[in-house]
Amino acid sequence: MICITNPQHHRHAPAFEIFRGNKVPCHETPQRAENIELELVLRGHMLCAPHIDSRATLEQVHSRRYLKFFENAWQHWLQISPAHADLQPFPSVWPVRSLRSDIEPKNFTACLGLYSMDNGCALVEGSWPAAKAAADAAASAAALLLAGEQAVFCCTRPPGHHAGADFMGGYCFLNNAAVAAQALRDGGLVKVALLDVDYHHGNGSQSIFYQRHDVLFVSIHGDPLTEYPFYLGHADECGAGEGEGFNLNLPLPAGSRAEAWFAALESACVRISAYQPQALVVSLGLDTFGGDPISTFSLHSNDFTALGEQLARLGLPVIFVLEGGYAAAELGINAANVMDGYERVCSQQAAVGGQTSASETTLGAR
Ligand code: SP5
Ligand code: ZN
Repeated sequence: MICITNPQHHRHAPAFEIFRGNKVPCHETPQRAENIELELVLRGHMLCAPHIDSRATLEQVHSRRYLKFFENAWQHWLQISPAHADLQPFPSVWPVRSLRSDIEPKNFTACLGLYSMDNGCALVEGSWPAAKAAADAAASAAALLLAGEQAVFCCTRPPGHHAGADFMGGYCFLNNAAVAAQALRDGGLVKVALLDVDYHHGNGSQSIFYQRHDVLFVSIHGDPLTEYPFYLGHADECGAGEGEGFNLNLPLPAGSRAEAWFAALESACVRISAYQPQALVVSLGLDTFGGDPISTFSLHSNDFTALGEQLARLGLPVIFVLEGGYAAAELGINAANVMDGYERVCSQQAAVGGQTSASETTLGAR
């Protein structure tokens, strides 16, 4: 499978995040992507760099003022004091209910709160170039799919699915999966499905597409009553306006095991098939793994092979976009298992004489 790496990702390497009032080492580390790239190469997959500038697509999924803020954030932080070069800014004030978010304050920390859902996005000098290159990878994957590629994996970090149109959060700055889906739409596909299998609900992706019927959003995740991001991801969120009926949340109780998870995956696949999309974007969080340090599901490494196999049975071209997954040592194996499971079923399908491949029946027939 073609795997698009992010040559800038290592520039986003915050020293710490805040957990229960303490500075703790970041879970979302450069080592994650390095381990995945290593395993993919070992298994014979082809790595390549992004070749598409995502700017135009980013402006369709994020607000101009948010992009402008994030792109210039480090420079503004340094303007307050040169001593800030060695410090990580965090928000400390937020425009919650009854406060105004239409006026952008001139104070940097006030802006950071305006454009943040939590204090979960440690920001460093290289955060923008790293996040922008990850979005470029997603846009590049869309271009490859539109050119007839069956499946592409994006080794995107920082991740993206918690980032909404005008806010960052949960280690996410730019919504890479939304960029992939939007780029497929702009490239001429009429219907795209976005399946989010990260342990945490993809609140940013849901909110970006909530009023739209051209991108179906389906998510399997820990119940937000007890699990991050807490304030979105309930089963009664079905879409609004033109998007009504095009959002499906499948929350599972914390501690759920593989059997319950795969039953939810089956429901997700039934809904996706009924939608008859021309392509699928998968927000591939690997934090459903039993060994994940911040999550509570208990998938095993071979379950990720089964996930790839099940997704291949949808018969759709797929862009896999890496999201979370913090058991860094096993991350490469788990990611590569998804790819190998997907490819094995695809080649079995191709071997069944005379059957047209998914890319021929969907993209190629346009
Ligand atoms: C992309 C992604 O997976 N983002 C996840 C962000 C989660 N941030 C809040 C984590 C709180 C976890 N608390 C777990 C305590 C375990 N000791
Ligand atoms: Zn997650």
